[in-house]
Amino acid sequence: MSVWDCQLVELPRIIDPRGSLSFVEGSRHIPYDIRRVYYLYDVPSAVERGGHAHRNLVQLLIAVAGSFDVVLDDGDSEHTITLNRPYIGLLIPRMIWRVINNFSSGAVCLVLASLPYDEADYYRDYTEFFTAVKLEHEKAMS
Ligand code: T46
Repeated sequence: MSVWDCQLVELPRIIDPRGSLSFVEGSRHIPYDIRRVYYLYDVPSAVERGGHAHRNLVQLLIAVAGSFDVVLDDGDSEHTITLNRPYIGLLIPRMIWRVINNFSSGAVCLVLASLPYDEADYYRDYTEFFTAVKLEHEKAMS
């Protein structure tokens, strides 16, 4: 996986005088069924979340309120994306290291995950992640 496989997904928007509504349907707007929903909120602006990668999990991150940056790293390249629209999601495939920082006041990061929570799915050590990525690349090349 490369940071360039991370995609911005524009979600439907129903705009009317009462306000706006967006929605996400699993296997329609995103390429998986949604197995878990969680959200980050009340995050102090100086704090970083994430700092890990997933062996199998795929996720869509949405700034449903406020803004934050997502720093993506595939072990080779790094790319930062700012999320600041409630109708734009960032699809992060497996094996991408992510750090989420620069949270604005009142920011809420909604996450639609492809799998239930499983601590065994995490790489929380960068060196371990980096070694695994290099191994996968070597296998793919042979
Ligand atoms: C990610 C970013 C965006 C659970 O018990 N269930 C859950 O579904 C989650 C996500 C976490 N937890 C527990 C595990 C830890 O004891 O909540 C605690 C904090 O989790 P973590 O340090 O992983 O939180 P973040 O904000 O650093 O990372 C989370 C997700 O884990 C991660 O997949 O991409 O949000």
